Amino acid sequence: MSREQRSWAEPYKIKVVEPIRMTTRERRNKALEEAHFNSFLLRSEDIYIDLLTDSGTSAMSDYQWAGMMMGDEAYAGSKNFYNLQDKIEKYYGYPYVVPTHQGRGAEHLLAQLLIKPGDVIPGNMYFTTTKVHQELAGGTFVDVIIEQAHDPTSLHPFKGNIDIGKLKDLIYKVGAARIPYVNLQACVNMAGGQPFSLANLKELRQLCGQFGIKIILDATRAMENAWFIKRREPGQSKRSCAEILYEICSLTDGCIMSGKKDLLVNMGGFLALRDEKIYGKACELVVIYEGLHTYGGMSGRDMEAMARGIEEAIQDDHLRARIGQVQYLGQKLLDANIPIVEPIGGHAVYLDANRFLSHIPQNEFPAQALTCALYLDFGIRTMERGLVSAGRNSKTGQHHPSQLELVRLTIPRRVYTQAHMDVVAETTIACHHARKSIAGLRMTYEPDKLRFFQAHFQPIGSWTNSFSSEYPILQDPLLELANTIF
Ligand code: PM9
Repeated sequence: MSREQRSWAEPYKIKVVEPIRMTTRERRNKALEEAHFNSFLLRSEDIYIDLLTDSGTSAMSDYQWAGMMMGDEAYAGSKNFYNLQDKIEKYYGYPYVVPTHQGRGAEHLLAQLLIKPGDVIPGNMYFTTTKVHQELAGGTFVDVIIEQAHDPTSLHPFKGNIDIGKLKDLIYKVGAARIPYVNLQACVNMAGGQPFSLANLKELRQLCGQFGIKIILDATRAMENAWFIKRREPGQSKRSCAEILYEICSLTDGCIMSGKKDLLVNMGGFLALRDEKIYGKACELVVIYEGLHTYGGMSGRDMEAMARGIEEAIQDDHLRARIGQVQYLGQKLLDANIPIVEPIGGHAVYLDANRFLSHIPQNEFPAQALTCALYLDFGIRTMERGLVSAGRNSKTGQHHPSQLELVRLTIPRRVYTQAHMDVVAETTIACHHARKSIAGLRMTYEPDKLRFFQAHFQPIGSWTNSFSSEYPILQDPLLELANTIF
């Protein structure tokens, strides 16, 4: 049997552990109420298994921790910056790098550098922080992802692809001069962690080249995207993820990066570019908003951990196990007929709340309600990715429409075991059995921007107090025998 045919196992063993504990149902009820039924407002100590996000939640390796001790905290010209720059150039191919405190720091710089008021930025589905920065710079986001991405049941292998026809129509409609760049996100988050194909990117490159439009990669999960290309795209299986990643980047003009995902660190990001002039401008801006251009928003030790994270995260073994764990959970749920987004994504399994809770209308936030049920049931924290995340149109006052109403079970890298995945699957299945007792929510406080982070909700009726799923009582099979003996 070849290695590829064997089960995957984590390519590491565990050296340090962090205890987690299950709280009582009474405590969870109280905690959820105190958090206004928003999983972002829960305290971490009240969580049993935390699947809120894969952002900044990875476990670092001994090699990374050793690197933390090698931090050169000089204000200017830290050796860790040069190491990070070298690793980014080696694996991503971009020669100019500006470190930032996290991904949105890079999004901010990029938007301020390239977008003028009245511009239009096409992208393969919106991402919350990306879109806000585009709007703050005076731009408007336009979705040009393929239609299948909006359908949770479509089995298209590359649901992150750009619809080249839609993009062409947009260019003819608004004119290339109003399109500073196309924002190409890897493993599209709001679509369910769905990759784009190399073939699609090559077509995009050709079209953009014709009109002089830049392509900016959101490389946050580009390594995971490379893994899907290796597995699914004809002719790619013999290549390493490192080779594929390099080719992806070679077809783009720059990237923004949240290192908190692919790169196995708890903090940090960067903007990377090919154009020296734009880089010069970025250096002028970063000193205003983040820090000197050789540390941006990061300490020396954090840059070292990220440089080392790049080397570890691009290994095929790592990506196979990381995505293998997500697929394991997703397959368990599919086997139990739980409605999830298919194909199973790279960093998370997404529950389709529209089908899971088909009795709750979308304006009563079924996905948000389901995050509450999963928490109440077994202390599992998840994130809404539906109508609440989509936000409100400030001109019309209406919610931005969202065809997808999802709950994201996001798997941190190198943190949980297969046994944790089993518990998560059992909890989800238990909530599915009890779904009719879940009702909707009403929003009682709504921030203007990125409302999902801090919005408050109230249950409609008092379903959260009475919600309970059925558990089989686990008994030691020898108890009965022992009772007959004693
Ligand atoms: N993503 C996530 O949980 C963090 C908070 S939710 C807004 O998925 C992409 C594709 C992301 C992303 C963050 C950022 C911003 C940019 N692009 O969180 O600022 O998924 O490091 O990155 C989150 P930062």
